[in-house]
Amino acid sequence: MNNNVRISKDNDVAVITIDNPPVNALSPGVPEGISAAIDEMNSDPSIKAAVVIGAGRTFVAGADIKEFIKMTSSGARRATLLPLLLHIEDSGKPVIMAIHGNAFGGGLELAMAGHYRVAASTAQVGQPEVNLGIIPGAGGTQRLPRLIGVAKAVQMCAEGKPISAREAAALGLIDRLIDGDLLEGAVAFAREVAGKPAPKTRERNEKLGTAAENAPIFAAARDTARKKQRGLKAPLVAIDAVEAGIGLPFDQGCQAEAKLFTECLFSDQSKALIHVFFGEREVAKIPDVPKETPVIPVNRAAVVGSGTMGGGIAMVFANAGIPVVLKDVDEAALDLGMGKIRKNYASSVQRGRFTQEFVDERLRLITPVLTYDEFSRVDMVVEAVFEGMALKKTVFAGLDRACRRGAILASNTSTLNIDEIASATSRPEAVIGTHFFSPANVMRLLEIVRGKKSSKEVVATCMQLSKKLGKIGVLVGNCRGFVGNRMFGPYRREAQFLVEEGAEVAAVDQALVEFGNAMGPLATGDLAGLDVGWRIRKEYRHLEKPGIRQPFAEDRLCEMGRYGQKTVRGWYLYDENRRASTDPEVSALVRKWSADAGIAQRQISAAEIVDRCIYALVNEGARILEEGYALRAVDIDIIYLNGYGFPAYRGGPMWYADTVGLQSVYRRICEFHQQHGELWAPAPLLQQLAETGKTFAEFDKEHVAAA
Ligand code: 3H9
Repeated sequence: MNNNVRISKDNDVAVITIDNPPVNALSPGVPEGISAAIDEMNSDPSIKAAVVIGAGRTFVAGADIKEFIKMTSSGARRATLLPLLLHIEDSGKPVIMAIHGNAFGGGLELAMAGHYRVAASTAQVGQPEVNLGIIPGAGGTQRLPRLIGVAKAVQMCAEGKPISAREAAALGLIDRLIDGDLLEGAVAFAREVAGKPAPKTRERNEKLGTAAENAPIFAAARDTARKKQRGLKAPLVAIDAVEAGIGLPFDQGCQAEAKLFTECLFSDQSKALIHVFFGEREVAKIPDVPKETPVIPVNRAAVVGSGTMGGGIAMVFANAGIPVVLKDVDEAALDLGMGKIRKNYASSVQRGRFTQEFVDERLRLITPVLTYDEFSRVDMVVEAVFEGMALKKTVFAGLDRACRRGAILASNTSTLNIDEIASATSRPEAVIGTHFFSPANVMRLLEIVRGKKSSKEVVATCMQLSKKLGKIGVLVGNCRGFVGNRMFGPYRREAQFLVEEGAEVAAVDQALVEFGNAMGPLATGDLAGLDVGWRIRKEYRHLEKPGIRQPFAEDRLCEMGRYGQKTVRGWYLYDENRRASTDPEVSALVRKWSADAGIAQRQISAAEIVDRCIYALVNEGARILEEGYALRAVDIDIIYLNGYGFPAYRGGPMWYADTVGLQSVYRRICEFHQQHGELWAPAPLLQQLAETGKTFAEFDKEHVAAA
């Protein structure tokens, strides 16, 4: 028998076990193994039925995604799963799929080819392919509507979100939920159905509905996909695939699906999203901090500062079930902070994200305090006070006195030097940056800033903790702005320059929204508060090289008290619902300021806007990479996708540059260098990669191999 699939007997029931760790993906050899096992049980007269089950933590997490990379990079087509699935469905004896963990993608397609499905109630099933820029490619868009009806099938294939086994059972996708031992329950079920006619999913047409009934379902699904998954092609293609199958015989539906699947697989969007899938897992790997590094158990936490960030961070700990003390300097500040937390939770209940019971439990985990008394009992503190070095140092000196040895002392600073903060303590090895993004309880990104002396245990703990907190932790070095904000500076600088050179405010934002960004750079400034950057610029002005062009428009807007949304005026005007409208006064002012500064006005295309802003990210990203402040180009991509609204289907700024071609990117940056001067000096690493015909992805591979 195949190494990854084995067959055993439980008296008259065959047990076919898929054992391809870690997630039983359908890698080459596994489908063949299942097929051979089906043949073996069919040819054994003592066997009446078969149970297919996964070894280890899950049923089957889908096709092997690594194989897709091999296919698209070599252009080679590989065998599809369809013949195996027909083979199972045509088996003379019933095949029962026993699901625990996940049946995702090809895993669910495999399960649907069985005659029955039983599941542990903790299991999840789904067709998440759209998250990889593809669609189900082994009959998922054809079998799923036959089991659960068109509306729900379209939703699952287009949105890619899994459902619980309980919901699947209610929909008719799972035939029985099994409490207790899954295999035992599945074998008992197999005996109940053995000898009875086995239903083939592909022949169950009764839930398919008519064209007239389905038309509004497809129209509504397309509408939702265009709004909620803006720019992503796969959801629309998934809907097309389901629609194509209705009214066609099953095998022709599968052929239509296979064609659409292949088109998606070879698209740039799919390549980018697969890069993101592996990238999100890659960032957890730190070359000099091996998996075995001991971690510090974080069972109790503390947050200093109950402002917007501090309150959000306290919620993050509470949401993960970790009790947290939240400290502020006086009762009024603390009441305000706790009030905001309650309001946030109430709105989550209103939106159906959390139940009231869950929220009550979480609130019980947050203890507001005014002193450091409780701090001797916590394993980790996150400081989230006002962004100023002197204050941070005072807080850290206090933490040094209050916390037990071995506790992690983290700062949520977004710009300040972690080593300097650490110098205020007697234990710099315990100090690290944990840069949450606002709103902290929502945004997935956590930049973990490694100080010169941060210990490996502290790094490993924060990386592991990020997953428990529902975040994606990316390790970055201690430079000004770290990775995300350091790149964001040049990006927003270019947005301002473009306006100063003649582009309309809305045109700059629109070009980047059409590129796929969640928001334009100027609207983002208004949301965050233009005064934040203004204050930082004032603090660092003495570091600017003289004679180098600096944007001025935002500083002038701030001087006029136009801080953005909070003052209902910034780049835009805001109504009471925070809806933005363009402000002719801003256009006129910028034109005047630009004329005074002697900046020539011209028509600027959307393509130039995108190149200027996005290549500013890429150029700075290349410098960061070269200087070692990010471990890999993919780390930068993951930061941008999870913290800055960069479109996942473009893979992140560095992947996007690879897709465009580094030679073209480099040439364009050289043009900007000539036109706009020193700020556009190309990063040496970019130049080197472009000149040697390499990509950032190749740089990553060589770099990891060398580490
Ligand atoms: C598909 O099925 C298309 C079909 O229609 C068929 C068409 C013909 N392949 O996430 P984790 C690796 S498309 C290869 O950390 P967790 C992962 O890289 C597929 N590798 O664990 C990691 O490796 P490493 C549709 C895979 O417990 C390790 O397994 N299916 C695959 O947090 C552990 O993963 C999906 O999109 C795979 N399919 O989460 C599901 N899956 O340790 C994708 C995982 O070296 N997978 N790996 O870094 C998931 O969503 C999560 O992995 C899962 C487990 C929820 C299963």
